[in-house]
Parts: sequence; structure tokens; C-alpha cells
Amino acid sequence: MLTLYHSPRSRSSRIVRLLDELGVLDQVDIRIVGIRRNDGSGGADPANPHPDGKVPLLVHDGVEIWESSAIVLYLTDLFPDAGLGRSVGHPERGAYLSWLAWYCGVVEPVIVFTAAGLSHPILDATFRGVPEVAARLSTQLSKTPYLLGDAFSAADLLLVSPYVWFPQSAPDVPVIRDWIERCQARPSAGRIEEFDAANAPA
Ligand SMILES: N[C@@H](CCC(=O)N[C@@H](CS)C(=O)NCC(=O)O)C(=O)O
Repeated sequence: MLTLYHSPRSRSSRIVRLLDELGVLDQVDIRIVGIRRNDGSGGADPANPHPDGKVPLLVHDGVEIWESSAIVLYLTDLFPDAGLGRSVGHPERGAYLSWLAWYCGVVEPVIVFTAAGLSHPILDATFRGVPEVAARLSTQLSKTPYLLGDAFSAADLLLVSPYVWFPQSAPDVPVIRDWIERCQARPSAGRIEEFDAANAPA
């Protein structure tokens, strides 16, 4: 039994998109919950068991899985047939794990502190910054159309997500812009917008 706690137009939208890409949306109980939004609206929802009141939270047979990168890995391992992840033993497993971990360990912090106008030598030493993120993406995307090669994977779905909600944070580099467009041309992008519009609070 799989349950996803989701709030429309938030970081959990990418997990709904992943479920759609995996073809398993109908196997998951999606519970719409409220969250505290960055503009100060909303608030933690008592119906959401996430320890910080956040989304996404996936619950599988009573076990809670939190953090988007962990949820993406968990779901692609659970549903390998769609080919969106890389299973243990696959030659690209290491690259797959690295993109997922780099996303939560580096890319989100860099996007957030940059958007907040923060700069500090300790932030630079720990995370580097937007130019390094852009360089890492463009190095790969100059070689292959997607992060793991010729085909879209859950690494693309996760890594592209902040640039979809927050286009001003997208590096202005042609290979990155083209990759965002390719990822967003997939039917799942439009379906998730419709899903969120239908489930957004009035
Ligand atoms: N690193 C976490 C971040 C989760 C997160 O911050 N989610 C936001 C939604 S975009 C949230 O639930 N905020 C509610 C709050 O801060 O109380 C992940 O990607 O899963």
C-alpha cells in the first residue's frame, strides 16, 4: 500500500509526475494536504504525518520515506520496468545515485541561498555556486541529451524540477535551456499541471 502526501504546486508535484511517468498513479493513494507556503500563507496540516509538516512524504506499508531524492530512488527501485531509474548492478547505477544525491545535497541549497541573496565563503566552500552547478549540467548535456544518456530518466525529472517552478534560477546556457524544453515537452508535464490545477484549493 503506497500513500503520497502531496500539496499542489510544490516539491511533491515532481513525485506525482514521477508516478505518472512510471505508469502507477492509480496504485497510489494521493492525499492532498496543506503546507506553510513561502509567502506566509497556509500552515502545517494535522493530516500530514511528515515530521516537519512538509511534502512530499511517501508511506509504503507503514514506513515513511521523506526527502524527494530518497522518494525518487525508492519509487524507481520499486517500479524498475519503466526504465526511469538504474537498478543495483546496472553500469549507470553510480551515476544515477550521484545525480540524485547532488540534487538534494548541492543544487537545492545553491538555488535557495542564491534566491535569498546570501553569499558567504563558507557557503561557497561547502556547496560552490550557480556557475559550478551550470558547469556540471552543461558538461553532461553537451555530451548527451539527458543526464544518463539518450533517454529521459528520473534524474532528469528531479534535476529539472526547480527550473520549472522557478525559471529565473535556470542557468542561461543553451544546452541547459534545450534540456529543460525537452523534459517539459513530455506529456507528463502538462498532465501534472492539470492534476495540480484540479486539486488546488479554491
Ligand atoms: N528537501 C525536501 C524539501 C521539502 C520542502 O521544503 N517542501 C515544501 C514544499 S515546496 C514544504 O512542504 N514546505 C512546508 C513547510 O516548510 O512547512 C524535499 O525535497 O523533499
